[in-house]
Order: sequence, then structure tokens, then C-alpha cells
Amino acid sequence: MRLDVITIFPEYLEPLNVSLVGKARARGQLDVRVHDLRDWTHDRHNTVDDSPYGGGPGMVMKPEPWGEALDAVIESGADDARPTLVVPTPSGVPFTQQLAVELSERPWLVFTPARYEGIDRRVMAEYGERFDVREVSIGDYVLAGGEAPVLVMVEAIARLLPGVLGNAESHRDDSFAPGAMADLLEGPVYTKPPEWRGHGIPDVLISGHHGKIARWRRDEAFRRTTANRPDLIERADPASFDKKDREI
Ligand code: 6GU
Repeated sequence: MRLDVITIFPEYLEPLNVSLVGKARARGQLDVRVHDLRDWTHDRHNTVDDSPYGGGPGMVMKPEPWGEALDAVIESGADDARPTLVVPTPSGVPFTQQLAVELSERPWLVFTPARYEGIDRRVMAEYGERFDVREVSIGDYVLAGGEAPVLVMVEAIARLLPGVLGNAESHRDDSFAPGAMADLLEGPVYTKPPEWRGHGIPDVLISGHHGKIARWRRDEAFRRTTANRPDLIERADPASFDKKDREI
């Protein structure tokens, strides 16, 4: 998969050299290219923003540098290659595991993290005529720019690519993954030592009884979801819960 990021803070994307994403790049599973938007400005001050039409606080990112940057990045691909444009904005659709899966199946993503009050609307209109443009938010809070959301989205997407996670089964029980535990958050986990600062581990986990362990994990997942995300229980298909869940 190819990923391009166009930003006025290329150094903000340095974490893409680390850990899972960094290793995927080193192995050639991910081709990540970070570009400085100011490379496509032509004035002495490398201006990327201006005051909003209609007045109001803050500044708006000018369309011309984004147009030149996007044209150059898109032209650097194969003749008929069409990237999906991912535009981080608190006004976008929610970034969910489902959207991460969908984006992980695309061959080429171009991220356009903005600062200030966002990018002149005409940029999305122009590229929306020829490409799939997705405006995406990572949650109901406002950040100073889209760079941190790009790090979040790239990590969620990269770990879904074939061969990137060491153990393909690691996806299986993810909170929000489809399957038997769909609609439930993951429950607690334990490792050695068996006693730490006076805290033991649940006996069932060393019982060797796989059926009882599965039931315990499901009960814990149900308990945690009820406590932390009652909205997920409300929204779930009632048929996905069995009689024992309801006893919790
Ligand atoms: Cl994608 N951008 C900004 N600036 N703030 C956000 C966001 C994105 N998602 C949630 N808050």
C-alpha cells in the first residue's frame, strides 16, 4: 500500500518511522511519502493561509498550494492510479474500525492534514469530481491540526494489512472486530507472575477448562462494555446476546 501525507509539519509525522508502521515500511509492505506543503508555494513567506471570506476568526488554507501539491503527488503515481483522498477534519464522518478496514483495502491513500480553520472548500470540490474524497474525524473533540489524526488513522489501517501484524489472530478479538464478540469491548488480560503485590489472577484462567475460560471472557467483556460503553449494548443486535449474558 502507498500512503502520501501533505503537511506544513513534516516532522510531526516522524512517528511513522517507529514500531509497527516503521517496520512495515522497512519491510516494503508500506510505501509512505511525507511532503511539505510549502514546497508548492511561490512567495517569499511560503504563505499557505489567508483570512476567511465572510469574516470571522482564524485563517483558512489557500487552495493553490493544495492544488499544486495534490496534482504533483497524484501525477507521481502510475498513469491510471487513482488515490483515495483522506481529509482529516472534526467535521468529517467518524473514523471507525469499519472505515479502517475499508481504507486498508485501497492501494493508495493521500492524507491532507490541515491547520487553522481548514482548507478552502473548493479543493474538496475540485478533487471530488475525479477521486473518492473522504472527510474523516477521529472523535468528538477539536485538535489544533490533522497531523495527529493521520498518525491515528495510519496505525489503525497499517495493522490490518496482510503480514504487518506478527500474529494474524491478533485481529480476531479486537474490540470492534466482527465475529462472536462483535459489539463487545475486550475484557481484562493477565500474564505472569501469578501473584503481584498481593493481587492474584482469576482461577478460571489456570483451570485448563477452555469452555469456562471462553464464558468468563465473554462475561468480563459484557461487564466492561455495560460500564464503559452502554451505547454499544443499546445499539447491538439483541440476537447477538445469549441468556447467560443477560444474567450479568
Ligand atoms: Cl481529523 N482534525 C482536527 N483538527 N480535530 C479533530 C479531528 C480531526 N478529529 C477530531 N478532532
